[in-house]
Amino acid sequence: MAEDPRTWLTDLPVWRALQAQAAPLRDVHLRELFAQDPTRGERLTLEAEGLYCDYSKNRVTDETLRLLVQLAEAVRLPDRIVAMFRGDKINATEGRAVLHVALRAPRGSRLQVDGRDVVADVHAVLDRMSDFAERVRGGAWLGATGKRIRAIVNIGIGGSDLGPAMAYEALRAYSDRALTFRFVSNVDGADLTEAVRDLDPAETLFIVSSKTFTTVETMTNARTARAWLVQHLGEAAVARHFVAVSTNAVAVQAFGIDTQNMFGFWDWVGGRYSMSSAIGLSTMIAIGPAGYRELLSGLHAMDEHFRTAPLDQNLPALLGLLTVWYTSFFEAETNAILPYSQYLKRFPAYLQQLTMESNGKSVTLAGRRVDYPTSPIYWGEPGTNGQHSFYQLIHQGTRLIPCDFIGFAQPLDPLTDHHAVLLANMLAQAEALAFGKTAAAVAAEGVRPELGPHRVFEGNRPSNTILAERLTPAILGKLIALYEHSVFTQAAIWDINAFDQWGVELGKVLSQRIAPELTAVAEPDLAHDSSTNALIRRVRELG
Ligand code: G6Q
Repeated sequence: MAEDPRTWLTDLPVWRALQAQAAPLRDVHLRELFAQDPTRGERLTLEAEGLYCDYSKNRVTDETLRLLVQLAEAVRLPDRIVAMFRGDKINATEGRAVLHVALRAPRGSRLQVDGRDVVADVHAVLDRMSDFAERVRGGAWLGATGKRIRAIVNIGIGGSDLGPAMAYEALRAYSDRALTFRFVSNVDGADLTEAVRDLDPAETLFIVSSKTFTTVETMTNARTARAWLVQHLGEAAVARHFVAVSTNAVAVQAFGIDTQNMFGFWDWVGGRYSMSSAIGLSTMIAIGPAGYRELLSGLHAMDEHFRTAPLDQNLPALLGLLTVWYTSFFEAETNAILPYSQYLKRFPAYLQQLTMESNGKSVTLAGRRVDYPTSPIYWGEPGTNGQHSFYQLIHQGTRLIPCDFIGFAQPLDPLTDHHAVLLANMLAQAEALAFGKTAAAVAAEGVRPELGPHRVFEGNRPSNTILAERLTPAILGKLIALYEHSVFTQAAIWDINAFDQWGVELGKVLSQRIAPELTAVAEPDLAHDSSTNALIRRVRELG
């Protein structure tokens, strides 16, 4: 598939050098690294676009960092960045350009795809979205009975849900509190039922968000939502209560939504990279067009940082390289995302899709099976809740789990005394993970010797701490783009395509075969494996 098959990753001399580096470092404690260099905590930091990243609590030396940058050069990361920003069809298995960065390019800049200036197209849609969002927020867009819209329900799944749902929660403090937002994704009828049960149809606007407009879950939910509305307000009300976000105008029209009420995007926007396309319509209605443009400006600022900063000063590249370091050289299998902000409660879930759907691959761009691990498993919960749950394993379990702590110096709520406690916890956790508590310190506390081993914290658990002044739309944009480009960096090293998702397809196809077997009146002839056959029979019996 790739035009220029490159040297196999693990045969690169710099890879071997990293292996040689990693071996002795396994026995070096962060305590020693900090003792050797009292300036480490200030030196191993990087500030980019208002994000301060302390990466000093990583099990790296200056030489490791130098080699990681060399690795990025050896796999030609800079060329790959240029190719993405130029609109090359780097999503080779789908023959598509990958241009989420164009979604946040400033008005007037130019980027051609297949001879079309996509930035002009992007801004034309943004203008229509802004106009619509203002009308909903200002009460100029009314429901069919003349009532104002008070509730917005986004129906979508995967990339057409996680971004908007995460962004709404993250930016709730900036949202119009007179409006209620709900996000329906699961085909489980409970999701839609619970989302609309206390809503007045006359005040409800549905945004059906689907790039393809063929996704079974979304179409099923959208049809049911439409029936609910029609039942209460009649067929003619649909035009005032349904809008669509899609690339598929034909299917939107066939569903019964006027394409006047459709906001488009393009095949060069991947689902999990689409939250700054029209898929962000609910976000824009929530925080207003000006706030949304701030979000876009934050994304763009981090895009520009990634595109222009030298590799050793490039924050997304650094985060990506550190992830490669632990995944490939320390056999770390997971990466915890620990935001110390309740507003970021959906951020770990959002990142799960971004990272794992992108880099959960096992063949190279050229189609060869890799013999090295690719994406780690990303997971997490907001602090401090996680501390009273799974942090035990991070502190004293047998696995190495690199952590990203994310925090903000200023709160968005008025409870500043809470905020000091929150931040103290974040800093304390990173400190405890890195430095632990020695047997001598435990003994000095008078702990009985037989309890000593239980009370020792080995430490040497790595983490990054990402700190910003406060959570704003722009800062959220910067955080999102930071991880997007970290994923890009990882994919470049591992030589995989971060932009396809064939793994999602098989289950979709099989479910279409099983659905009629579950509901058939006559006993169906089942031709699955014996386990699936038996489960289908049991569901039929119990159903
Ligand atoms: C994302 C994936 C996937 C996609 C959903 C929804 O990168 O492609 O999560 O977003 O399957 O697809 P539609 O937007 O087409 O409904």
